[in-house]
Amino acid sequence: MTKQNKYTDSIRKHLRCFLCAPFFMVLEASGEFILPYLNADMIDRGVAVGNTAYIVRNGLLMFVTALAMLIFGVLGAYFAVKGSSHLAAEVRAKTFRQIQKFSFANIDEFSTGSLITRITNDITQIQNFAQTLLRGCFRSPVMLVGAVCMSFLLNPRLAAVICVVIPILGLATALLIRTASPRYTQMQKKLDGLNNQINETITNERVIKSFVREENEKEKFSAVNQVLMEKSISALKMMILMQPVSTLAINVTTLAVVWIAGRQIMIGGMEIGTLTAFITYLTQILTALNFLANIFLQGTRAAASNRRISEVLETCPDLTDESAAQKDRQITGGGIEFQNVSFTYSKKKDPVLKDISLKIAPGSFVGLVGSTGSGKTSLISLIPRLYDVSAGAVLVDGTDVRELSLTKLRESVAVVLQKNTLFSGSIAENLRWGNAQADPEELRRACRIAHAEEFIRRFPEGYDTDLEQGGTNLSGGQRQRLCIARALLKHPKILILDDSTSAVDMATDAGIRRALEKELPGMTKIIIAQRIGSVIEADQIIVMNEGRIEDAGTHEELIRRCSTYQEIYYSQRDEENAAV
Ligand code: DCP
Ligand code: MG
Repeated sequence: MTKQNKYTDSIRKHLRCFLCAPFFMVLEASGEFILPYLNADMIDRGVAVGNTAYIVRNGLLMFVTALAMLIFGVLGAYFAVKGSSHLAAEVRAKTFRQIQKFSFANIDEFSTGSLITRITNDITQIQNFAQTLLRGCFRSPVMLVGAVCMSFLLNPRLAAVICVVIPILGLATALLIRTASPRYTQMQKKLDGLNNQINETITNERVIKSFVREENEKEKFSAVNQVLMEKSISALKMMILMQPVSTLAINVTTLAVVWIAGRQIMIGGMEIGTLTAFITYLTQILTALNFLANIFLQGTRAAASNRRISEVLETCPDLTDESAAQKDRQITGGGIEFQNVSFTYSKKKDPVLKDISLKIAPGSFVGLVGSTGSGKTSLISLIPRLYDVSAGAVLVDGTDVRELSLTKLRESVAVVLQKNTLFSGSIAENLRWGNAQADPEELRRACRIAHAEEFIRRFPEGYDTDLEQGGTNLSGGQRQRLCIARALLKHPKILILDDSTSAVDMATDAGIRRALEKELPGMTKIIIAQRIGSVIEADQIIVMNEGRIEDAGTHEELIRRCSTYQEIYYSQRDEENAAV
């Protein structure tokens, strides 16, 4: 994505707004320098000589001009708001679509908080700037040039004063902008930090409460909040300086003008009306300069935000199927092969999987055991390409997963992740994530296999029971069973359960496995379990240790020869016996 077409699409689409806004603003500005002229004329030729008809005529003209200015001003502002809002909405949508394409690794790189800031606050900065720009980009220069010309027309000697003020004010603005720019970038970064903190705290509110860590979180929050505040003050104080500096400039220049003009009027070289008009033009010149400076300052801020949005848009999703050679290939068997696979979460970290080679036959039942942190979740994440291997290859049905269409691959591989999530909505809606077209009978069948049917039926509203975000109004075991049912509705060729029955009692756990075997015999099943009992009947049990496969075989084989397996098995058996 190039920098240019990030905005050009929207601008082209809403060209009417982008042209009308400055057009009407320029029309409005033209009124600004007609008015003082009419006013001066009225004072000098009407008021000074008592010509009522002249006063009425000019008064009417001034009224009509003011009315036209009002209409043009409103129209200009309307188109500016409309254009900039459309622009922001479209860039936001584009950024959102891009984030959807991101791999886990991409998201980790930016952090969730930073992505939220970029898609909200940063785009709002662009929107504000676009609006200011649309309203002022022609209006201010037109006003500036117009007012300077008019003042020269009125009195060239007085106008010379202005030529002294403009460069001084310009220099001051340039200095302000240079100081403000890096401070804005810093401020946005601190906002990322704040959003990260908010994100983590709110998502994990339950854990925080159960460990009574509220005070701790509050302190962490105050710290990031304080830093953001300091950075904001440091950046925004530049904006604040702008106003008093230009007010001072207006006042000093007015004083100089009145002082020079006063002497001219006394010797009869100038009329009072001219002075009034001149001061009005002077105010206009400084207002226009002030507005231009504001455009520049906002532009500096928007430029910092623009860079941050570009970073997102220009990041190549590191996991795509754009160059996949066999996109049309359907997965029909469900065989899996790992060929010398190594994997690391980021280049800076040590590999978590080292030289894994493994074959899983279509339709087989594979158990995966190993101590915590041994790489089980990492291993199975490579099958639906949640991450890409660092070396070697993962093959499904004999084809490298990187050559398959991502959609087709993920449709055929259902994973119930260790950290599973349900969404707000009814149970049925959640289940239909697996298959939008599933009819009630299909939902019931999947729930029967996952042993979820019985508890759903006990809810007064059954499948229409509303879930809270994350499914927090269900028990852990109920949530796990719904997640299994949701995965089954995809009719996957490969089903991966990552510790998905840890919160389910042993009898139900065994029931689910039996149902899976009986109802879906052709489906490849990979079950990661802490309890050996959950995988004891598997065709193949893989024992992982520190990122390597220590051994693989049936329960009988492993109990004979694999020490790690024996250790886990006997310790669990002793525990069970002790519990009885
Ligand atoms: N790891 C990492 N970055 C991640 C996830 C994991 O660096 N985003 C590291 C932590 C572990 C190693 O990778 O040292 C293996 O983690 P796994 O999640 O694959 O381990 P398991 O699934 O085997 O552990 P558990 O049984 O606790 O689920
Ligand atoms: Mg795990």
